[in-house]
Amino acid sequence: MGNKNITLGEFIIENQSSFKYSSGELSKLLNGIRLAAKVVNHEVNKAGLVDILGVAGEVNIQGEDQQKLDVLANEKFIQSLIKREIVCGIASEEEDNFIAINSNDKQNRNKYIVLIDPLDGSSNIDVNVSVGTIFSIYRRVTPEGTPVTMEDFLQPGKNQVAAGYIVYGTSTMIVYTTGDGVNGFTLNPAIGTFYLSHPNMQFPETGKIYSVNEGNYVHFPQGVKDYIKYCQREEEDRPYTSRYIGSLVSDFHRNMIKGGIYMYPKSSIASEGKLRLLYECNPMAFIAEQANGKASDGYKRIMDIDPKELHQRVPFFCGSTKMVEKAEEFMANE
Ligand code: P6P
Repeated sequence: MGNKNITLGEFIIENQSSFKYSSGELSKLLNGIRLAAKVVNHEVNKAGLVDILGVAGEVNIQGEDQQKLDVLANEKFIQSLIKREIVCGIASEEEDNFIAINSNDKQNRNKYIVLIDPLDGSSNIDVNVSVGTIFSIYRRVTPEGTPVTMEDFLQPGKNQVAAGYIVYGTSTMIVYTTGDGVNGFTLNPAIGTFYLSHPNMQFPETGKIYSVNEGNYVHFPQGVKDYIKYCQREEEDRPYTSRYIGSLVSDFHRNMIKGGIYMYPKSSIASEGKLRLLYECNPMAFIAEQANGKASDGYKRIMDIDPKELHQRVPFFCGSTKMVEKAEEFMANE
């Protein structure tokens, strides 16, 4: 695992031998994400200056077209990945369809596809609340050198080779896994370098924090209502604390450090919940399981779900194993 003070770049090199596929390309891919994260972090951190710098659709003081930050983040991550010529396809929350890269180039021997939510929770930017980027990496399943197809993107989460998030919070962190545990790196903005700050991150087996938008309570299934009341009852180790930032990456990150459960259930107003399977739930589920946590749709493992479409939504229960199992108990007894 190396010492705590190593940089993300050194860590990637030090650990690429443990990655079961051709590691050089994955290292280049992760370095591409690292660079884009720094660029987006710079833009997110000055978002509060829009009155000076101009809002989306205006021309800012540098005479540049000011973009919505999620559009800008989407462009920066896509550009950074394409430039490195190691991905053959990209899907993004900001793009209706997937992007096939060098699809007519017989030399395109690239093996990896990336699915990304470039700026999750972007509505929080206007109120200076943390936001995040989420990414999910697979190997293509169609023949190398041919254009990627939807089949390459509609893989179950258990096929992921890597996943991670960037949280643009009080500090900016990259947290990711390549299937060999979860490690967190904190950006030193003074020198633009990420340092290993949270080696081998693990969800506590249980916790006392539950994260859900209780404004939707009346619309939840009875099992969810019963679990929320269970969290609030004064008995045993309860009542738990309710913490909901409205930014998945931030709620997940806090719960992984302190112990807790995040829920975005289905409801009478959102029949499949709100979160997207491919570029929100699957990557967060991979990280959760690699950190000894759990992720389900209330009934079955998120990473076993066979996707049907690129932007499909699923209900999401994720965090400390014992808390997710208890929530599933209530769902089963519904
Ligand atoms: P609501 C942000 O839009 C997001 O996708 C997650 O980051 C967050 O947890 C959730 O939606 C918040 O949704 O409906 O509670 O405002």
